[in-house]
Amino acid sequence: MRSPVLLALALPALAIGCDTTVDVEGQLTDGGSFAVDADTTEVGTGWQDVDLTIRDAGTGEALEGLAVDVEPYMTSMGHGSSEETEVEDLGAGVYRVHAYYTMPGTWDLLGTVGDGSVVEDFTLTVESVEEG
Ligand SMILES: [Cu+2]
Repeated sequence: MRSPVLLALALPALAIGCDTTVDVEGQLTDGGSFAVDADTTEVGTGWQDVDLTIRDAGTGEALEGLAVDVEPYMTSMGHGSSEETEVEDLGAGVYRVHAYYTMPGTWDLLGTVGDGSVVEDFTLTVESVEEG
């Protein structure tokens, strides 16, 4: 008779070994090529940084050197930021979105990611809260 203890130990290892899909964190771009993961969903008002990690949606590999553009937009009120947003490539697939949130509330980060062959869109939502 097979030991139930050994079987219990063997099953999780088998499950990992047979799993061919990569579980990539973050939200897929509209074309499904990239996964975009933000380090926060809450920011203050004024100048704030949100770091995005962008990975290949198929392999999970973090991608450097992408063309990333982000515009904060307050969809509920129909306006954007009063200041120019900057996106800095920090390396290792991390892109810092330096943006000015003119008022508290829900902001959509309307983004594009390009790797030279495709350009795809994404939208992330952050909540801007009054500080202090
Ligand atoms: Cu507003």
